[in-house]
Amino acid sequence: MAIEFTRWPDDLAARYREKGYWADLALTDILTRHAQNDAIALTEGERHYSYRELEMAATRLACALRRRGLQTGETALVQLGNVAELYITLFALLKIGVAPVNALFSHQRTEMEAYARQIEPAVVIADRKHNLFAHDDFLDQLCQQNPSLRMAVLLNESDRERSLSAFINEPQENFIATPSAADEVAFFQLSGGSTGTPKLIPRTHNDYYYSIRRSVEICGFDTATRFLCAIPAAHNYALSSPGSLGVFYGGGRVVLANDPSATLCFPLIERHQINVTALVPPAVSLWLQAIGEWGSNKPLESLRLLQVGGARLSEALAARIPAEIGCQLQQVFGMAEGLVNYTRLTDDNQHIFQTQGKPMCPDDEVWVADEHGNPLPHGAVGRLMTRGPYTFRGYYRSPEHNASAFDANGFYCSGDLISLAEDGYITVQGREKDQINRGGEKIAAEEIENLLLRHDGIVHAALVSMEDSLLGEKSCAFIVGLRPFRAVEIRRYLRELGIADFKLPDRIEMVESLPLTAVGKVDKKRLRQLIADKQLAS
Ligand code: AMP
Ligand code: DBH
Repeated sequence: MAIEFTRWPDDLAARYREKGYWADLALTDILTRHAQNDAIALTEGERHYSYRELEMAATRLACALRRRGLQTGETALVQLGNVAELYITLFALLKIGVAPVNALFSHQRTEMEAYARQIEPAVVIADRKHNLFAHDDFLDQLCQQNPSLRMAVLLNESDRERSLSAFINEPQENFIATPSAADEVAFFQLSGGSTGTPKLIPRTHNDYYYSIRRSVEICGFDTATRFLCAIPAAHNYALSSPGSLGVFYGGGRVVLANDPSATLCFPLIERHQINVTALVPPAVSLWLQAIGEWGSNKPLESLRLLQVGGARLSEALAARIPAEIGCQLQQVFGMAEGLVNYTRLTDDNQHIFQTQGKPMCPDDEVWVADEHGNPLPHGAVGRLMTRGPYTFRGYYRSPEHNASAFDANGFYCSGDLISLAEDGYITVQGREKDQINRGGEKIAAEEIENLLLRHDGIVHAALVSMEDSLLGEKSCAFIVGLRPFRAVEIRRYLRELGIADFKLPDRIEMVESLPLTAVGKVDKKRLRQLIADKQLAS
């Protein structure tokens, strides 16, 4: 049984095929096309995998999972960090037509439960090194809450019956891959979100594979590419823009790092002669600071291209990259929902420093809408509206939200405020969605507000962004309580509910009441101003 999702209309689907965007190949092709290649595909610490080894490991795991009864059309909840097993697991599941959600390693109980509720997974694949899975309590609870769940497979597990490493090492038998059809769901991508529960994005083989191939083309990835993946590897940016899957497609090498700190990454770059990496803006600031302190950019000599995306990059910071790091900058403005924009390698400095690039596909339709949904002229600031061969047509099982996130013609409204120049280049000007972008990590205000309101001492709560010199934005919770709360108490409460650390409010403000707009909604603009004034004063 195929997984349900909102399909592209037939006329567009036909057009995307005709133009060759949809190649009717499964994502498993990314590895099988290199199955005889003995070049190193992946390095994690002291572990190295050739393409041949990576492909064989994925096949062995696919066999092991199928042997235990996993079936095409089922789903998997996966949480692995920046480890080789993330890719082995992804390809293994794709080979047997099981669609995973790849949760981020920073995710905690609340996020994992929300994903499980939505996809009703048959299997959980996770890491004992994650606090949630260090003991069986959470696993047991997941099993109780999700009758669909039949199996847990764990990394760093001593019980061979459910050890991911043991599964990967089980001998292979005759295996014929049964990926889902190319125009069906391959896996679910995670939305940064703006709603109470984190939303899932069905991605098909056809649409995702196109976005990878086209990214590889634009960024010039090939067998000489040595890509350092130091941001969360499961994130859409790190996976597909062109990311690790782009590197694999092109036959280059991925080197994994656990975090983007300069102390970890600089030696890796030097040792592995890394020539391209992808960062979020705060990491760029820290790298520049580190270069300043070390008095040299020598460890980064091999670096040719630095991609920066996920959050707004200031022009000042952008200009420092070629000057101080000594490599080219590429801005990437993307979203797990689809549309990805790149500045091109041949662009002039003005475009590279001042814009967030242009859509990668000639058939990406992008226009700017005013608040009534009418098109605005070039240069005007308004809502980003888009559809195209790799932009989804609906969140998974979210009919109400989809009704407002898309217009009548299937254009997705990302919630970003942009201006579009005559030459097609986009500048991100702001945001309309109720989200905080904390240095590339997205926080849906409503999700945190709902959790705060579950506290019986809290009457009203509103989460807004406040400016931060390193992260761009941090979060501030305004709270109306039955009694005063200390910030540590609120944070402890949220941590105990279980949410990713980056979603914990950076600042808590107790107030008598929340300001309202004329129509009676919480006036977040006013709250943002209030906290800005306070920050200025302190
Ligand atoms: P997500 O929903 O988590 O995939 O995040 C996508 C969102 O991240 C976009 O809609 C933008 O709000 C933001 N974003 C991504 N890249 C950039 C960028 N280069 N500049 C500004 N905002 C960005
Ligand atoms: O922020 C993002 O989600 C993002 C940024 C750059 C993304 O999904 C991408 C490139 O593909």
